[in-house]
Amino acid sequence: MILRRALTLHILVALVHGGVASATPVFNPANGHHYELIEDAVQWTDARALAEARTHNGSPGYLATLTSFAENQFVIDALGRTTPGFAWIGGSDADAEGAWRWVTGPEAGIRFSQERTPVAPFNFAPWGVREPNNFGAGEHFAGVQLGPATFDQTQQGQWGDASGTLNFIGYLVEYGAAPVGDYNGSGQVDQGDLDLVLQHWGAPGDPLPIGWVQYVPGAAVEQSDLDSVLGNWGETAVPTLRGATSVPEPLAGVALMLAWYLAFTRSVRTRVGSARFRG
Ligand SMILES: [Ca+2]
Ligand SMILES: [Ca+2]
Ligand SMILES: [Ca+2]
Repeated sequence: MILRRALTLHILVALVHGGVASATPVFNPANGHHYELIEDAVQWTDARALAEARTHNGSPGYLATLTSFAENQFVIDALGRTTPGFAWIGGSDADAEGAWRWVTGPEAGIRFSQERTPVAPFNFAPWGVREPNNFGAGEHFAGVQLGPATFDQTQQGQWGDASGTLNFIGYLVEYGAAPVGDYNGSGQVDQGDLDLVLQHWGAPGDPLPIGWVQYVPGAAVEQSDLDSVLGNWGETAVPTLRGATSVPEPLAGVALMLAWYLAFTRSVRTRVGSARFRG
């Protein structure tokens, strides 16, 4: 009985903490991702955990990573509010003051801003005029201003930094439906991705379109990337079409031979120890 009561309480807490979600996650056809605003006034660390506990169409959520003007604007257009206020996103400079990185989602670990200056590869960080100001005892977490008016000198769509103990109006969750291996961002793993992997073989992964690429930052384009393309051949970012995962038979044969050839030549190069072939 005690256990049952405890369980009921647990479920109630979970329900309360679920917050108020936007009606349904909105779909961004430009990248195949879904977004939703959870109006639950929580601290950033809790928001991060709650976002990662959510799923949509089988895709795990994460605090949104707004890596381009287009993505930021889509969120404002789709989830903007009638009153000003900030929602948490996945940016933080908690590890090193002023070095702002995405710490959630596929872009986790990639720096996007130094102080208030956007840096490559995204070159996008629309801070409010006074932000990030690391106010008071320090502010290490980013939020986007969703309201129409200027709030704390930050306009709609602009970002501010805030303390981890501050409760924002809620948090923005992103669900990335892009399958691993969709390196050119077409929404499907196919010939275009295979071509990209072969063109960049051995080179640093960074020239590939980041945001879609699920590689370890700084790593070379290599066997694991080829495996992703072959393993997810035919996978598409559009959830209703997901499941078409099998590799067409003739292609599978060619692809496997190619994979074997590349692995073989690489092992030869490794054995020869010629550093000039390495990326
Ligand atoms: Ca994103
Ligand atoms: Ca800071
Ligand atoms: Ca601030």
